[in-house]
Amino acid sequence: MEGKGFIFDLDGVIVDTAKYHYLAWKELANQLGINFTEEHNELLKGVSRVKSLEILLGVGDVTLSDTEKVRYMEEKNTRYLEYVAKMDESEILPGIKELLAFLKENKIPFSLGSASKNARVILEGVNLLDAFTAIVDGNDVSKAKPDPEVFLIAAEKLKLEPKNCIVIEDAAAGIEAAKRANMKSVGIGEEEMLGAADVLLDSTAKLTVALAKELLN
Ligand code: B16
Ligand code: MG
Repeated sequence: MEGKGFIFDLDGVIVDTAKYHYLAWKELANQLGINFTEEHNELLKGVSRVKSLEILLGVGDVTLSDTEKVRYMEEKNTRYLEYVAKMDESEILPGIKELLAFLKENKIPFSLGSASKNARVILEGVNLLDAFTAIVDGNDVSKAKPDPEVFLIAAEKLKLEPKNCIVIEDAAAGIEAAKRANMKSVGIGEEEMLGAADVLLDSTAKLTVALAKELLN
């Protein structure tokens, strides 16, 4: 098992923050008179904040100046953080705590590899901030997924070769980023979206210690 490690996406893998992103974007959409649905929200998974706003504006065919975009993104983030502030350990997705405990016990390194600029505050809220060997988030990258940058920085921090890293992701952009980084990928979600993943699971509950051992061998 030596020389290998894991890189975890945050939203959709460690916790389900997509529901809070949706509520916060929805409030902004209402303000702008855009009919933003849960189906539209699927398009925002794994995508950066600025790209998310562009998708939302595209849905409503609304054009904003750069200054307005910055202001609306700040407003959305303030609302989002109000939801995040209420998070606790109970929001950690099934199987994750057990898997992280196994990795820790066996000294297998693992990093976060998230697009979110709020990753640290979320991890703190669910009491996992100190669990990770390394944290790479939206503040550390200049190129968003599907660019492999976030995962390559994580591999560097873990002192692992990319080919020895196993990425756990719920977004198509994340699976593509893992492929481009020459890493093994585990998709959490549906075949339709994540067909390119090396291993596909329909829930984090299937991310068992037994599977982790297989992936490490
Ligand atoms: P923030 P992940 C992503 O997190 C979310 O899936 C995506 O919906 C969000 O727009 C992005 O983070 C940026 O988040 O506004 O908090 O910086 O899945 O890469 O962990
Ligand atoms: Mg995600």
